[in-house]
Amino acid sequence: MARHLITSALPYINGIKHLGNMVGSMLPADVYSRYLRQRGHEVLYICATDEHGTPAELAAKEQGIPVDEFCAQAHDQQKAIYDGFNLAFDYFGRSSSPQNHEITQEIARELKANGFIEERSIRQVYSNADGRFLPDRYIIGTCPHCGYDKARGDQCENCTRVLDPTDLIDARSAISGSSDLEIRETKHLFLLQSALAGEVEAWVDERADNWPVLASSIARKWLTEGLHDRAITRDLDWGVPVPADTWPELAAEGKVFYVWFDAPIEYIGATKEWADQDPERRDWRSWWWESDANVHYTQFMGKDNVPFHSVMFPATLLGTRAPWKKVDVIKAFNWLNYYGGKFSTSQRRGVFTHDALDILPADYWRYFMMANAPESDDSSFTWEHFTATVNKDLADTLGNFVNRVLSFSRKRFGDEVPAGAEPGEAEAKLGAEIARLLAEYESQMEAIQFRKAAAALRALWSAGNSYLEEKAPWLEIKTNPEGAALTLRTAMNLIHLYAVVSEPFIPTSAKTMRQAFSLENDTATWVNQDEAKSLAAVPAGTPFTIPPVLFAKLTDEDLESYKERFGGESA
Ligand code: B3M
Ligand code: ZN
Repeated sequence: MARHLITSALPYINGIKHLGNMVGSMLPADVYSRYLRQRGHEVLYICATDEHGTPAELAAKEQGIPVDEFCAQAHDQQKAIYDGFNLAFDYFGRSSSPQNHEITQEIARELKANGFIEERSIRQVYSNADGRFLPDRYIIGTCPHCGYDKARGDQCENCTRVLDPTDLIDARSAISGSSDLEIRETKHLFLLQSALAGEVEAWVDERADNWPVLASSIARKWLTEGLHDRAITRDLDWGVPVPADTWPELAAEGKVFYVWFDAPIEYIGATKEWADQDPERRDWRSWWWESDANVHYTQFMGKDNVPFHSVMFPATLLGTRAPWKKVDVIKAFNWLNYYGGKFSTSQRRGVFTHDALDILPADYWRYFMMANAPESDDSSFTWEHFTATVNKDLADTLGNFVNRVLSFSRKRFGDEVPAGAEPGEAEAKLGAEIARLLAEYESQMEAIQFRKAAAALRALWSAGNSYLEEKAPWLEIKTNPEGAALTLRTAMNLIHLYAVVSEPFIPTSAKTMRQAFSLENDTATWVNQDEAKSLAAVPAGTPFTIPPVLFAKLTDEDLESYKERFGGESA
């Protein structure tokens, strides 16, 4: 069995995420992790909040609290929501941890020793009133192209033109509003990516063919545009400080590493945070040291994050000349839109994770999002589509099957799985079909194709309904009670099989289904082909209970109320 290291892009600390964010990172990583665990692999699923950078600083300032306090609170708030979605991280860390500081500094020292980091002077805007250098986006002024008076130093939001802060008319600080700005010369560290370009290219060539196509195409496109040297430090208070033993002058000036330099290193940092909680038994280096060749590393992320993960982070690790484990497979996602327009945090457009849990349990969202994951293309969230999917797939096809079979059996045969009659032709045909669909489901999961995997899962659920319609135990019972018992027993075995194989998508409902049967030593361990064919894991005589309705059907009134609350209109 392989050891699987899995990470999802780190949610930025500032603000609660929307569903579009979750469907492209943490949720698919969780579904994949759960699947691999059930198949008996050793899995380590690591995530964390990405806490450094100016947006965190400014948000803290707005709330009038110190930035470390702001981050601690925001971390707990996000973690609670992810628990609500049943994201089974092995560890959910924080990029501001001492572990990340230590490893980020270690990596920077190694890069310097190998000649891949250099100090360079650049000219930057300094605000006398704020007593600090301002990043481009914190300088605002009037756009020289369209006259918009709140254009940012990096780009005008109104006409989308890319700007340089010196282009702005009446430039002022976004922090204090002061226009007492000047250009000052200042030193920063540059990562010499151009010197690593050839190596990175060879590295990408070696493995990107095995990646789902979205990630590999973005990586290749990025490489053809060329790898440029880039500044990896900033003038901020909040971040991983430049180590004083290596760059005393910059350290004295209070420079910290750029957030995109330390954020991916936090995948390693969070693994150490995890190990430090139980150092006797957990060995973080065994997951991150390439000499331990049997680790298979998969990353999940939205498409905008692919350049950082496919090119820049590998360049950083390659430049250390140390055997850091690098990613084996990158799985990327397109955008989930809201009624064809963008989900927007600033305009509060779309569905945010805490609101989603406020109206319905996590499984409804998990299933819908993965069954409609924006894999080959952007996909669009609408309440009409959501309610129709929940009703059809979850309430009718799965939930109703479970309830119908168990209720009818109890009414006719009591509280135990009924005995009687040997499996016949219909059961053999069903078993073969289930085994085939299960194999299809497994191969889609292994290819990390969630829409197709969800379609196979849905087909498994449907096969049970077809069997039930065909055998019609409610008629059979009148002429052939033994035969009806066989049908119900087989259907109950399907329920148990569904409980096991649906777990990655809908863990709570799956557990409820599994626990309907009082089986000894029952676990969610995966079903093999023979078990799928014979459908006999739950023997006659097994006591069972009828779980409460698994999925409530959503009504027209529900639909209207969601649209009213969240705004169900095109942008
Ligand atoms: N925090 C994603 C974002 O905020 C970014 C991912 C970091 S992954 C190392 O857009
Ligand atoms: Zn403009």
